[in-house]
Amino acid sequence: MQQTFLAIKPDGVQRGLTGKIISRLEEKGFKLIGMKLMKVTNELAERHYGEHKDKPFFKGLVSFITSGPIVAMVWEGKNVISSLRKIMGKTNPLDAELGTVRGDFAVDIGKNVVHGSDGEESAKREIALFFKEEELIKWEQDIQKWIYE
Ligand code: IDP
Ligand code: MG
Repeated sequence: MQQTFLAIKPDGVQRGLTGKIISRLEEKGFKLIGMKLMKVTNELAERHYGEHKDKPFFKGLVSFITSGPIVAMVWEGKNVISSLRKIMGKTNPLDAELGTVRGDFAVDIGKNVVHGSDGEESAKREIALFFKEEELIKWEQDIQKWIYE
């Protein structure tokens, strides 16, 4: 089973969207194995968004992600990395389909509510950046036999 890192960004937490977004992932059939409400430090933000450090929006992105609490999560499931990217929708909410989180809940690219890892390598890197091994819970979800064939 794959694992991925998902975060509700400060705008999503401030707007009270945390529960709705978690519900979508639970209803889809994925398993939550780690979760915490946290303030992101500058250092963590700069490491997390390291791939964007030369982009013009980098400074604003770091100051935004550190501006209030986020909800950091790890989700597990079959093809969960690409599936969550689909559920999130395109980076720019204008291009995100209705029915996706960004398509339904966001307007501007800089306030697009959620972050999700974009591949296996970034998922591993981001999970390790935000969670200690012991913060990830191994548990059996009884309904999985009704989700997976
Ligand atoms: P992603 O979040 O869909 O993976 P990335 O390209 O990795 O998108 O960009 C990270 C975040 O940086 C985006 O979610 C968005 O909030 C912000 N961002 C990306 N491009 C721009 C831009 O052109 N202007 C302002 N913010 C941007
Ligand atoms: Mg990205």
